[in-house]
Amino acid sequence: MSMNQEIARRFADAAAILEITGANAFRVNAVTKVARLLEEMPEDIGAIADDPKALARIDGIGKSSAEKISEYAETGTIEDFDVLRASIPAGLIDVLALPGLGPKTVGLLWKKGDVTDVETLEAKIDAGELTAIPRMGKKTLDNIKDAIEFSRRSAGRIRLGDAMPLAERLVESISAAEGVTRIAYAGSLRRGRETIGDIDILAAADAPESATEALTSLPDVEKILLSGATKTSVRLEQGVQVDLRIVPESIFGAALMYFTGSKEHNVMLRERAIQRGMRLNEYGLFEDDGEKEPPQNRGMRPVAAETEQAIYEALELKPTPPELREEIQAETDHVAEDLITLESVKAELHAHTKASDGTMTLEELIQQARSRGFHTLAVTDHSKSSVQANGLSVERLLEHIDAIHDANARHDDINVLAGSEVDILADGSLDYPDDVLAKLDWVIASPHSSLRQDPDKATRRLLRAIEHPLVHAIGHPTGRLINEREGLSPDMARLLEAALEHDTALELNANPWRLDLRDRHVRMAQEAGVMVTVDTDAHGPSDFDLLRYGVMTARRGGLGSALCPNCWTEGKLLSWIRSKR
Ligand code: DGT
Ligand code: CA
Ligand code: CA
Ligand code: ZN
Repeated sequence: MSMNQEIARRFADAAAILEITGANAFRVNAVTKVARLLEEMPEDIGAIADDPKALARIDGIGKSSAEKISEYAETGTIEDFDVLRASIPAGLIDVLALPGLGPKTVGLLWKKGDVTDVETLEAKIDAGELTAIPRMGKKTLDNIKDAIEFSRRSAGRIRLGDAMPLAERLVESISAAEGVTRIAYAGSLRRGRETIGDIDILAAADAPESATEALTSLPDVEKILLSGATKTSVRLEQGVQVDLRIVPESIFGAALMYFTGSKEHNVMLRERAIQRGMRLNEYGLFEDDGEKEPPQNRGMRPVAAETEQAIYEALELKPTPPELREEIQAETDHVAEDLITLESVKAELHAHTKASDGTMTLEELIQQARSRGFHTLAVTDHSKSSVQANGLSVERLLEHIDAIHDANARHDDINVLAGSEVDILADGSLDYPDDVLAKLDWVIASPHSSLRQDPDKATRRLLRAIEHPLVHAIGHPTGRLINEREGLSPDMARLLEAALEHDTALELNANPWRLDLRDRHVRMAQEAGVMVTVDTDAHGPSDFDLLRYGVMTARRGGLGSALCPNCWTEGKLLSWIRSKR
């Protein structure tokens, strides 16, 4: 967050608290105005923050606000606002955060109903104690109760793999509406974050009503939160909010860029525009003529607006892939030229059959891999200690290896490798003896148990597996499950160092529950020159479709195909694999 936004947030919070306490409207308005001013101001307030006189010369900032801004720049806090915050029960801030509850209502609930936090609010609604308060009819109270339940259910962000199919279904329904000419999902979903706060959809439409109607009439819609000409918000029964924005087609690119974010990326682009004498907002990139009034309100024609690409070019930037729009820096020089794509993946190196806990026969698995155009497939069923996953005893494994080699001989258009996903036991030893591992073409070693180990032990455990000469890759190295299980927290820098030395890859497991390695670990690997395999860990045929989540995460980490064995040619891949035998 820039200094402008940080301070704007402080002023906006203060305005809300003032309103809760029932301060007079002039005072509330004055503070709100400063917040808005700071939010929209193109110049960096930090540059003059130590000079209250210069601050007070800005239109709309009075003497006392100027002092507060200086105080924040100097100390990181604003004492008056801290005092203000302490004047209301701390729990009221959570009440204010409930969807649909504004400061006026919160003030009323507190003063007339003795509500001090979400818990007392809920208890009092249940006990029927709030009905006597003005404007608190049964319907309003039911809505509040509803909001409490929703915020509880959706406190966690939803997984990328749950949000994406949902968003694609919505996009398809809305695109069928009359007059819709362009449509896309934006926000964190387009950037491929592992979890999604809400789903943002952007449409260009001649007749906004039919697009809006296409969303609000869907059976999944549990509640319409807001319905306007250009913005509609609904809550789905899947526990996620959807924001639909409708814009003219001529500015679709500018709006898509803005609503894709991230906020930090937007700030960086806006600053770059300012440096070039231009102004950038969700309506387009405009020449800056020094007028205060936003250019789009004065009928100015944008320099660029229709496509994202045109805007990046006008800012003298290479277009930044959405997955890389997280960082403050958008200078794309550091984006790998060979950033991986879904199409560049030519091998699946982690897949299960009925021999352990998969649902496919060996032949079905091979057909899936062939249908995706892969040149190589490694069959990697579980090892003996994974009892719950029907892991293979040494005897069963040896039979399985023969069966896989036979199958490979039957198919001359794909290399089918006899592999194993062998457990890394708690002490770092592997679940099969070396002479058995040596019979396998390909070995992934994965942690499946003892996932609450302390970081030191976890590091030593994984190091042992990385250093093992017969191991090609470490499967889902931390064992985390998104929103469910933290997993191991090894010293990633040390693992990468060892992986580089021993020519071992770390896996990015594409299953959207895992996405392990995480995006930031992939970035560390790319920077360290360590190989990262991207595999689906398929247990059934449709799991091959999960590859996209792995690829998005890999791109967020800047992974280039030179370090991703799944993207290599058959010759290069097999020669690395054989080098470990
Ligand atoms: P989420 O939904 O929490 O997973 O994350 P986002 O990135 O989807 O955020 P969201 O839904 O609040 O807003 C979508 C995009 O809209 C965001 O990535 C950037 C843009 N945006 C929203 N509010 C602001 C803002 O106050 N300032 C700027 N510069 N951009 C904003
Ligand atoms: Ca969002
Ligand atoms: Ca949103
Ligand atoms: Zn596994």
